[in-house]
Amino acid sequence: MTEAQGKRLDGIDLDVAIIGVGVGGLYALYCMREKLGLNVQAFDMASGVGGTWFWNRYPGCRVDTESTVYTYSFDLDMFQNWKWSERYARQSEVLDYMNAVADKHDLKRSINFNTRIDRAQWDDATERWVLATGTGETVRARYLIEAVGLLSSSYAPTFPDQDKFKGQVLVASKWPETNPDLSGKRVAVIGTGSTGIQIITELASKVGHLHVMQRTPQWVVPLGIGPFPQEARDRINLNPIAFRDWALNTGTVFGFVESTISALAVPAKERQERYEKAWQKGNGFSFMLETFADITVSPEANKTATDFIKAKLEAAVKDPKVAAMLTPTDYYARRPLAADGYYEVYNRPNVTLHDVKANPIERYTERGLIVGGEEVELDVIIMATGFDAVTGNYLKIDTIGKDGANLRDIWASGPRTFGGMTIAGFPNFFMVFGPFSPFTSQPLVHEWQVNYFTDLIEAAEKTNGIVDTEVTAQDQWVQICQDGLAGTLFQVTDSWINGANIPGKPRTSMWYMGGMANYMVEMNAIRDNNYRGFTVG
Ligand code: NA7
Repeated sequence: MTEAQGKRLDGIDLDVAIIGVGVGGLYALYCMREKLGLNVQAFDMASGVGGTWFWNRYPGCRVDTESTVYTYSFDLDMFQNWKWSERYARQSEVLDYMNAVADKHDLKRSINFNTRIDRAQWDDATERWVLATGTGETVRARYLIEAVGLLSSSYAPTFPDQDKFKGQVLVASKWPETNPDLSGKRVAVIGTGSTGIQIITELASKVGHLHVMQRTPQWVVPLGIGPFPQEARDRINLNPIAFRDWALNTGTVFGFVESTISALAVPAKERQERYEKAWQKGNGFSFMLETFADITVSPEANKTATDFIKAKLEAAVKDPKVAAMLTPTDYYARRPLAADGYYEVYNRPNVTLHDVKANPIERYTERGLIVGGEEVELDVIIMATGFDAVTGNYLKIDTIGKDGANLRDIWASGPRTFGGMTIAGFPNFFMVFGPFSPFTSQPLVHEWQVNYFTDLIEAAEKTNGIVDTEVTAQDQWVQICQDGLAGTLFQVTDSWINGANIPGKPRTSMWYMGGMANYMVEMNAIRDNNYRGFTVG
């Protein structure tokens, strides 16, 4: 345990408290301490850094964004010299990288691990946030930064009689640090989102029998796993800042430039060739956004993409009944999925696909699960059932702003923020990649947002000001975001992107859909206009 980890918390008075030490929180800690010289302490429930990469240790877990852009850029030496071994880094490698960043900058001495923050209340009299930890200690801070993660609040539904089951139930996003040995076992995976398909492709050849419990089939393209490309390394090393700025000036910051061509504007042969090229290259976001501009907005364009994937699926899966079960009936407008050899898994004799929409999971038994009235005998059940995305972790903390305003009330029918970073009536409160942030890959955008509010805090420090947000500015931002999602097929396709995956959650926009390049233009204009929409009073 470091000195800080052992530090008594009760009653401490900080300049800045940070909740969460994943990608965003670690960088916020660096900026507040090293750039602004403030007295800062971060808190995390985990026993180490990494956020989502700390918890998601499930078999097959890896980033499906190119490692070239799944990185910090602030430490130029590490940006240029960290040797990613693969084009898509495995979870263990991302975690090693984050530990290396934290160690190099001696960040861990300012982190209290194994510490949950249950409540945060703004105290107008002292102009402090008052935080309560899970063990009843009180921490005070002038600024509060929440970097609590977009996909970190686990969702694992329960089924009746779980206590009767003699086997093991594992939640993918809370995977044990010691990897359980699943060889030879009868394993069920519930869920076929990004997590489920990674587990399924990794485990199929390693377990005795794999039962895939699929409720809604999804469109899946190859990922294109391979070594880290030397040409990308050369390009980064030639001019890392230019590379970083190039990536930030795309729409979604996935390391490619989004297409501006309609899928309907090119001859059918050319369209097929483009899809084939994207299929061979791999990467879900690239297949959806680099091929054509209107797959996510036009039902007709969308169908050209799904027709292509369907043909690949039917060619890959030998049993036509299984192929039909794997074929989605809705738009290709969820978060795009990619895994190498996913469809081929279903040709294996030790893999059984269950349609749990037609034949629901009813309950546990001692030996397994009752699915559609029949018992499936199992040793291990893996829940890959997703997250209460975007808003989930913010709402777990009892957060009270000015005049007793409770965040849970204010967000009851959907989140409200300004620029994805602040909330009106919650002074000196900042989020990293909060609701209504741009719909992009994350690390470079986290950095950009943290830099943005670091400058704002620096300006406030000069005048002893308190940073708040104007309600009208926030309303306008929310409206822009709602209008942005309304024009897309993401809005009409059930998924975590719009909150439809959590029973009872308001179905609403939670993103700025205008792209990172436009987001930077909008936020920079606000900054250059004397931080219009923010108040520094
Ligand atoms: P997702 O993409 O939300 O997928 C969750 C899966 O779990 C999905 O197939 C769900 O089916 C399924 N699910 C959820 N509840 C149930 C129940 N009760 N019964 C059966 N199946 C169920 O989460 P992931 O963790 O895979 O990915 C989330 C993001 O994390 C990912 O996009 C990356 O950005 C990182 P449904 O489709 O709702 O019918």
